[in-house]
Amino acid sequence: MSENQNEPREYDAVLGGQNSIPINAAVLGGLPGVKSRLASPIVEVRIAALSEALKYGEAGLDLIIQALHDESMQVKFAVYSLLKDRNEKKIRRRLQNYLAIFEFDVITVDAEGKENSRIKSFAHYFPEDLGNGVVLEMVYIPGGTFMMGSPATESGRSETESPQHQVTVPAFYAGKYPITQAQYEVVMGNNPSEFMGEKLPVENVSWNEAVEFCRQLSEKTGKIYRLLSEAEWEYACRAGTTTPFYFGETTTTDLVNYHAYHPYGAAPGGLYRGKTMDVGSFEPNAFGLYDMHGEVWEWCSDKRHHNYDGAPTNGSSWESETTYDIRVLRGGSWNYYAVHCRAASRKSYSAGFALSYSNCGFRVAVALAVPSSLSSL
Ligand SMILES: [Ca+2]
Repeated sequence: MSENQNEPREYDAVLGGQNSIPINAAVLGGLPGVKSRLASPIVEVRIAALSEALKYGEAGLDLIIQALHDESMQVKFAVYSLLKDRNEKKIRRRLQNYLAIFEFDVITVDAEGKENSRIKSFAHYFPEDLGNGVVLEMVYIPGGTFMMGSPATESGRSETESPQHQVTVPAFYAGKYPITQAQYEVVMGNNPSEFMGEKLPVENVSWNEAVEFCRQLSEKTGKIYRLLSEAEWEYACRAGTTTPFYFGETTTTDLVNYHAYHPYGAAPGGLYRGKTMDVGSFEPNAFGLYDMHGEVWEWCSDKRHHNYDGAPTNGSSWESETTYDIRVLRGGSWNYYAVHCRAASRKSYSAGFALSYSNCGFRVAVALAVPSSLSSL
């Protein structure tokens, strides 16, 4: 979502003046012109028409609100951007009914880990009711292309993070947090964690148990829940950033639950908590995902590979070319050094290993039927 979607001229920029649509635009002005452009098959044209509609008072506003029914998430987001600061009851209600949104701050830090920027952002999510008052929030992750792995210049990196390679990830939904103990218990009927608390992430789960959780959750909801692939995980963690952490060149214990005696880069040491924390205790990334760095390692679906030679480039899980059932974990945990909590950091364990170190949990993904036009959102 670019800032300039509020500018009517984006429409010209997107089409580069080479398309026949601008001629139509010139011919058909006023509200009828806006209506006709809102019916265009081209997402960018519909988005540009939304900003134009703002000029036409109540009638234009009605058109904008109607666009909340648009099949494209990108168009819905554009509607949200246009209306999010308006307080009329009618608008608030319609926004909430048609596009569930949560707002949050996205922060970055300087080389010493001090906050140097903070902006408001928002993301779309849907709540999955698990029963007993327990809800799982699934956040929309727009599709995109990114460089997976770490550059050779990144301090503390491992060869397993090589070679850096381009991966295109289709849109999907990811859990806002790692699976909590309340969520695990309501689905599985047990809780293997060492640190006890409803809002704490579940830990001491093997890959096999995490996959069984997904199977039972799918049965319960009728949707196909699964673990994230490694590519999806790293893409979702980076959220458009290329630095070791989504906060920037480093992080601190004000932002991530990790082993504070071993900070990264020029960051100071801090408070070592020695345990897991309630999920969502720290600031999320630009996609609205919490606790990707630190807290608990998160099982991914992929088998372990020594490095990325031959890795898939379409965001799918890498299942081939190894016979051992060893699966990947990402993101580091409360008792690991900051270097292991980097976006590119990888670790693996045997799938059946019932872990007893209280530092391995997981996050779930679900792919919903979304129009292919969203894949480039
Ligand atoms: Ca994590």
